Amino acid sequence: MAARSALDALNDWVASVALLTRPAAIQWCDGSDSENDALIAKMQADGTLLPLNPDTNPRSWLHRSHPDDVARVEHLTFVCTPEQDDAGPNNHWMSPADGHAQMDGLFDGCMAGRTMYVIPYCMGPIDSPLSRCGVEITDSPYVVANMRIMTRMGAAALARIEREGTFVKGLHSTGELDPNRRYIMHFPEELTIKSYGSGYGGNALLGKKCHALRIASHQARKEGWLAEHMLILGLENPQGETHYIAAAFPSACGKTNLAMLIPPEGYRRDGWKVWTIGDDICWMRPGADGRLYAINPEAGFFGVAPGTSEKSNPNALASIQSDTIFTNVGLTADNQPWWEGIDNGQQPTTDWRGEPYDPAKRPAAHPNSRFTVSAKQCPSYSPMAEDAQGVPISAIVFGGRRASLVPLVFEARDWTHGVLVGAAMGSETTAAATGAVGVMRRDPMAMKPFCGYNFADYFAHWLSFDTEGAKLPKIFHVNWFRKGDDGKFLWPGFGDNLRVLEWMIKRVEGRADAVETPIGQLPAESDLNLDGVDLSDEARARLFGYDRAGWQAEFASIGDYLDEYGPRMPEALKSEQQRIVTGIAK
Ligand code: OXD
Ligand code: MN
Repeated sequence: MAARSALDALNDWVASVALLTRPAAIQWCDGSDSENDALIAKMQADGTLLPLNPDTNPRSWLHRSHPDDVARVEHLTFVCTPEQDDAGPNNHWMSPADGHAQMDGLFDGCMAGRTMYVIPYCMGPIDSPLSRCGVEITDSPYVVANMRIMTRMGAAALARIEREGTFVKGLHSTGELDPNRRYIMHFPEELTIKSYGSGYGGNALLGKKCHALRIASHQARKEGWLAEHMLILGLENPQGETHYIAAAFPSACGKTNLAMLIPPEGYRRDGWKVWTIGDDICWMRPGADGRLYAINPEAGFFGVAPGTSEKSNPNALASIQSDTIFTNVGLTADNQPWWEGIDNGQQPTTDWRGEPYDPAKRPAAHPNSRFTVSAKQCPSYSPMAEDAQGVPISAIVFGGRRASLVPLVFEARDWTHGVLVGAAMGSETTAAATGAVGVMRRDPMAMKPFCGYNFADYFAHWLSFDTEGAKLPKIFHVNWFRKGDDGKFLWPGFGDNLRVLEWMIKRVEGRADAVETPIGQLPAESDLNLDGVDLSDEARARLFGYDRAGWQAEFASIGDYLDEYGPRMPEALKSEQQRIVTGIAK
């Protein structure tokens, strides 16, 4: 009964969308190779995809987006709840009625002459109880090709929708790609997304940010789980034991690099290994044993290309040798993809807009240029990423891009403190979203652009996991981006971040020391394995130091931030902030 009605509901919705958008044809996507081949051929023929050098980059393509459509548009992204307060000060809001009216006006007749694609997809392993399904309707074949990489798309997802009787509805059109006619709207109560006027991944691949974070965070709150902007990795020690770590960093702050980390030489020799489960999104919920179990709802990586090199992320580079869609990168004379920081001895001749490369004019690759690739192509991809039950999380890490004040790592003393550490996260903005870059803003749990409801309620939801019998992960904060007086990074980062992860896991196992401070437990320099790392005195002082006056100012600002949410902000978080203010003042 439920099964039939789910398909009926889907058919009715597809028919009503077709009536509104008036496409020339409707294509139901099954996710097959032949369907993908036909779409690729069509996009090659009309110039949407340019084939790359088949010898160096087999079955790989370059897509150039409209130059005004290269990043997420937070100022045009809305959460439409009946009450404005339910969306919270952290979201732009419109009433559902106004939101639908606005979007339906834009969608009216917008697919005339185009094909409308219907994409059933599953976020997460197809047989996992933690997974959730959706259907995206789009007029963009580029979106179909990307969704095929990023989700479990097609027949199996449709069968699960039929079984479960529920799915998230996502309607997307590239429209005219006019920034003045561009909106990304979410209707959490209706499990519905409407996105118009952009072909950029974060705005158009609706399974990703729109479903797996904004709508899922709302579903998660109702159903008792967490939908987070986090990578998941497995850290295997020389004894063959693996601890899983989930880490939240804002966009373009190194989640992909950390998820695919290759340990420094000495660690590799000793048998340390990092396994990749996911690089962007983590869904987790308590298991029967009280631990949090996590899945990566995605099936691929939509990674930032600039800065990716053999040195920074060899696993990413190995992943994208074939069967990859590149968006807005530059090209070499022989049609190989190129970006700033690739460091492979090649030179670009064509920039991301298809013009002759001129460094005085613009970089070869857009700073937010991307690669889309199946996770299965990653050498460090963990077999556990396909596990239906998910992986047990030992540690949660929060981190931002902070040039000053924030030390390399500290540990929260308990769950409530950890939630405050996440809620207080600050970071400098990056090119992943339209707007100024390098501006410090509060980005709680790296979810500022992605939480589908009021942050005050979100923090209360996080706090609610601290129940009797819960075996919650330890919570840490890291800062890989601390700078010295000369403006250079003080910590080498990349593979050396493993030294910090090792300390965390030893803390989890009760095998490492730390120094108690009002902001949490910091390692002393001697608590970390720094063999072979060359750190200046300035670096050592700043990476492991506690700056009392600086933290006093920071906590005053955190207090102001919490107050912006008014009485909805959980008292527990406010008193936690007060506890630390008092500790700093002593
Ligand atoms: C992303 C983002 O693309 O966070 O993952 O912008
Ligand atoms: Mn992201």
